[in-house]
Amino acid sequence: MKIKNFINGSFQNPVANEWLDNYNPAYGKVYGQTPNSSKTDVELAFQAAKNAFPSWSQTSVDTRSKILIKISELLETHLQRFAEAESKDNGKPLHLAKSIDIPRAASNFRFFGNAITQFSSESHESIGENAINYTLRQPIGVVGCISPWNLPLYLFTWKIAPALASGNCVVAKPSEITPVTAFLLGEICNEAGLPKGVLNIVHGLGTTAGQAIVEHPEIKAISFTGGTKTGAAIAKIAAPLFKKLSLELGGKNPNIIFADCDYETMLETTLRSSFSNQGQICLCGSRIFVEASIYEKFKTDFIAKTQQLKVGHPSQNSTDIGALVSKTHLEKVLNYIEIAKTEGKILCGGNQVIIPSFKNGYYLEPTIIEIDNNNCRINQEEIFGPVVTIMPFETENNVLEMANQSEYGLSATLWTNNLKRSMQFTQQLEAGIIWVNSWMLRDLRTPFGGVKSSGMGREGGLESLRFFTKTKNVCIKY
Ligand code: TXE
Repeated sequence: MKIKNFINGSFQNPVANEWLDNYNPAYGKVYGQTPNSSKTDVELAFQAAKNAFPSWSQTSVDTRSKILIKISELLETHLQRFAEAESKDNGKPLHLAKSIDIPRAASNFRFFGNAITQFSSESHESIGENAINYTLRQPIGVVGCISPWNLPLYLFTWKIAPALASGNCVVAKPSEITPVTAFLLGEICNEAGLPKGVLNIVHGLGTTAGQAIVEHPEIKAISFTGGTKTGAAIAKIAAPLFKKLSLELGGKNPNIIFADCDYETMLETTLRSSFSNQGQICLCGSRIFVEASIYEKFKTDFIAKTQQLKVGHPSQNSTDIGALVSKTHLEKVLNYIEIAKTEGKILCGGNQVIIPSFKNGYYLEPTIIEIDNNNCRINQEEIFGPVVTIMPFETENNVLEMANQSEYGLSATLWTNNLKRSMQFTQQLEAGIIWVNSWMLRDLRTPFGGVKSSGMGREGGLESLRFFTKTKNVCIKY
């Protein structure tokens, strides 16, 4: 399957005709080719976006809204095709792509297609001065969107939809590891009537195509999701160019469980927050802290439930854990499991899985590691696989301190029915998103993003529309 860049409404080969192999993680084999685009391809995409901007930025909000909602409807119509492509490209179970990834991509377009019709700004009357101020929030121009491989279309569209809704034109680059659904999106956009050049999709490596977007002097805002180190590299280039930056980076999220929680709901949700998408979600609760009084019970029950999870080919309905996204990533996670053997005790899992008919696939058992020190490497570094640590805690202060003892601060989960404790913990936990008695319960109007090494800026709702617009205050004296 040879995918192409989507520039100025048409599919094009990379100018230098250089290509990257694209792997199917379930089989561990090459199944396609992806453009290894260069600066030249990014420039072509930028020119198309620049030429489309005057007209798109003057297109009525109602028309933009209709086109974005049409894109969401077409994604829903082609749900099966997109879900199969996503599962094949990423290794996630097909049922997960069908229930989460693609529906959420459709929701992203629908949400911002609607939100833009409600987006307004303020005016301020300067009493006694015979003056009135009003605020304009205008599209920036050509913006860059760069997304990762873990939730490919879900995160790609989470950036693109608000950028388009607010009247910008986009140069977007999906991860080279999972490019297919972004490629398929191009056809949908044409069918929905998105004018050519408004959205341009350039495929390729981060350090070439990605970097060309970041350093382009006329691409004035960058919305990025990916690794913390990459985020820092991007910021180094973008900051002196005074670009607007939204960085959604890594996480090492605490899952804090008190004895007074709704135990069964906590256990079922903790299974999901530990291993969903093979643990390749920046919001996974990979550090599990359990109140001492229920620690042994939880340990027994959690191991039993985890051992029932089925590692299998992503296409099978019975599969809970599909393939990890790449051989490199599998080896990275296996390396952390080796480290874990010196830092804790592996209670369950820890082994690569060889499935007879797919023996080259990237499969790994869901793994639980018992530790006694929050500061060990496997509790401080983002592993980003189906690997969690568990340890008991005695007091509220003790667990709050351990939870915050991390360079990251993306999300946190708290299980308790004690209202006072919930209020105190949510005030003091260093995170951008906190779930109490739930996980991954998402309302797209809410601000999304982290603190510390988990990044800066917020996406979601009006936060996204404000990120993708520039603010101007006009004061008129009369
Ligand atoms: O991210 P990368 P990946 C974290 C997690 C994971 C790590 C790597 O720790 O292990 O990131 O994941 C492009 N200039 N998260 O490989 O490498 C790259 O091509 C411009 C958390 O996905 O950062 C891809 O399109 N672009 C995250 C995108 O950046 C560059 C979810 C992400 O690549 C670039 C996923 C550069 N110098 C991973 N280098 C979350 N918070 O949701 C790479 N890219």
